[in-house]
Amino acid sequence: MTARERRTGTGEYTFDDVSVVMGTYNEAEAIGTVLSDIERVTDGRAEVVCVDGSSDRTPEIAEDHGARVIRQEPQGYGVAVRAALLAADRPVVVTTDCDDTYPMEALPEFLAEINDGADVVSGDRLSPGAEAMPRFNRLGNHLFALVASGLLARRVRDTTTGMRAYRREVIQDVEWTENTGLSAELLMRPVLRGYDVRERPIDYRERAGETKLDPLGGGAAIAKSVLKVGIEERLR
Ligand SMILES: Nc1nc2c(ncn2[C@@H]2O[C@H](COP(=O)(O)OP(=O)(O)O)[C@@H](O)[C@H]2O)c(=O)[nH]1
Ligand SMILES: [Mg+2]
Repeated sequence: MTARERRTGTGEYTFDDVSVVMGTYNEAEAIGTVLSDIERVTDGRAEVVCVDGSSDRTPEIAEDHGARVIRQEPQGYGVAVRAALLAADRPVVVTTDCDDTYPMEALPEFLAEINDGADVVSGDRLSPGAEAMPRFNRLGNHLFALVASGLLARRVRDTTTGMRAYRREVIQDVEWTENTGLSAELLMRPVLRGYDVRERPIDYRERAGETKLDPLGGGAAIAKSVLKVGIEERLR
């Protein structure tokens, strides 16, 4: 019997087994709301890890909410999120953005899917419509999903979502190489390695504060990652 089975009596993970991780870069306007939502939904039981590159009060606000804050120079989305994923030490790791776009209310459903046997649960913003997403980003995301679906030989809907739950083994067993394209990589490599990857629709809200991603340059970097990762995994 594992420690988890002894603790819960059922073998199921609870929020005591969950780390919620995020990159945070000048999100003082939004981070308090995001962290309060996580506290409320998980009864204050999930661990929160922020990898922070801010010059505003974001890290102080995070620490006031009890988050573990790791400071590093801003080097892009993927560098921060990978560091946060690897710093988490609980068996279930959830990523989110700290711009208040993702519904923390979906955390219980994500955990339930993991307990049902999923290795990765991916929040799909596009199937519900994603009206809050800028039109250009929405179009780009549909295109990334189409190309990724071809490479994966399986229909995927949202390759660039920031909200997912992972079994920690998945994070540890794969070498992650992408920066802006990390989110697509975190979906594609597990699919092509035979992990149980499930997309679940989530509502996506309008961002508080300014985007840290340049739509054109970022879009090109993501397209490159989708192709590179798809081809690399196919040749493995
Ligand atoms: N630490 C750190 N966080 C970053 C960096 N770039 C983006 N982020 C964070 O990563 C998340 C995603 O960025 P965001 O601007 O929301 O991208 P969008 O969702 O495509 O608009 C947000 O929580 C950002 O604060 C960075 O260079 N360093
Ligand atoms: Mg965002």
